Parts: sequence; C-alpha cells; structure tokens
Amino acid sequence: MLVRIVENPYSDGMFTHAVIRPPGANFAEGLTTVELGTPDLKVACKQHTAYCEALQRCGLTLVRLDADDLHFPDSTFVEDAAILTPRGAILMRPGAPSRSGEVDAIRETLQEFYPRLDAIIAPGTVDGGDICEAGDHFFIGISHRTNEAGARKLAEILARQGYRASCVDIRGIPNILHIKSGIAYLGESRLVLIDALAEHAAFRDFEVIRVPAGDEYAANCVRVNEFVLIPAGFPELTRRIEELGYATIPLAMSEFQKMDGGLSCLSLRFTPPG
Ligand code: CIR
Repeated sequence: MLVRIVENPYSDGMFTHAVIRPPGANFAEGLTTVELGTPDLKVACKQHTAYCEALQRCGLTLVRLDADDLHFPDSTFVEDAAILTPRGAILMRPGAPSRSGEVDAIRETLQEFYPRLDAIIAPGTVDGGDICEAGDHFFIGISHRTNEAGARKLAEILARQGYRASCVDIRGIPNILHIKSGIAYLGESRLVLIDALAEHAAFRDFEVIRVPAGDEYAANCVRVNEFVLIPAGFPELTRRIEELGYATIPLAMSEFQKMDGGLSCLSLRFTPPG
C-alpha cells in the first residue's frame, strides 16, 4: 500500500530517545484488574524485545534500565512514572502505593537528560497513563489512580511550560484503568477514541477515529515519528489508521495485557532538551 509520511505530532520535533525497562522475574506479581490468566515471563520478555526493536526502527535510541526482579513488579510500565514534554520533565506520583518507589530509578535516569525535574507532590497522585498529550493540549484523566490535587498540580506545571490542560473524569467508564487505555493522539488533530469517550465535549475540536467494538484494547496505540505502534490482532482499527496514511507496526502484547498494561506504558519517549 502507498504510505504517506505524516507530520510529527510534536511541533518541536521528532522523538529521539525512549526509556524502557524489561519485565522482572516478579512481573506476574504486579497489579491487575483483568482476568486473562498469569503472564508467561519468557513470552513477556520476547514481546518486550520486539517492542524495543520497533522503537529502534522508529529511529529512537533506547535508554535501558535494568529489570527490577525484587521490589517493583510493575516497573516495566515506565510511562506511569513521568511525563516528558518537549519543554520539560515532570515526575509523577503513582496512585498505587506499591508503585510509588518506581519513581526513584526514573528520577536518576532523567537527571542525566534534564537540568531540572518538576514533580507531583502529596496529596496529589498522578499516573503517567492518565495523561494524553495532544499537541499543545494535555488531557488529564481523573481515575482511581490520578486525583484532583495531582491533576491541578500537573496542570499548573504544564501551564508554566506553555501548555493547556483539561480534565476528563473516567471513573465511571468500565474496563479502563487510565485515560490512555481509551485514547491515543496520532498528530494532525486526530484522536483515536473508544465509544465511551468519543462524545465527550473535551474532544470536540479533534477529528475522531472511533475504535470498533471489540478492538478497545488497541485504542492504546502510539505514534512514534513516522509510525504508529499498535497491538497485534486488531485488524479493523489498524485498517482505519492505515487508511489515513499512517504506517503501522503491529506488536504482540498478550502478556502485558494480562497485567492491565498497554503499548504506551512500556516506554517514555522523548527528545532531550538543547
Ligand atoms: C498497574 O496496574 O499499575 C500495572 N499493572 C499496569 C499499568 C499500565 N500502565 C499504563 O497503561 N499506563
């Protein structure tokens, strides 16, 4: 098929780097709300390797953290520990107590790239998966992990960076852990949205690509430079995205799905300042 290269969603440039962290031996002890069975660590590692290779194919240099085998079974989901915008880094304060210590390793890593790190502070809690960046606007999901105090603090920091933000309460929407379980920004003012979010007034200025029934898990796809990474096995949403001219890379995600994880949460994509 003919593939059109579409403009990068981030006006300040393409992503050049991504922080990743392989699943640890304790991966199956992480949090989950779904009943899809126990993940197979060997398969999860294989899927993670393929994910990393896809990021490299998108042109990214990987910043690889060692797997944490002992303390933080959910630490492969690095996206929840920070938000990296083209204008700065913000450390999150994850809403699940078992995950709060994950931020230390991310802080240490990001200090090598950012001269200053902002942070969400108590009583605020924010998981990175509750933040959807859409150009100059950030949607913040109020969820069972992200509270109003955290959202307010985040909006304040983003405003200092010159961004607008709005909150979307997702607590009443079944089967989504974070806002990004149901939304993805593709660039060019286009949002992929599950039905339960599609009519929400917050998104009315965007062109909406509806997620077909049954493909909801694939709503968490990720635009990385010229490609859209998408969970494998969701041909109808993949087709809708490709029809718009995007080149997709399908990735097997079964073992991460068992732990409530999506594609976006496996990496922190960024371009170091300066
Ligand atoms: C959790 O419940 O926190 C992890 N098992 C999954 C986190 C997935 N994060 C994300 O989608 N941003």
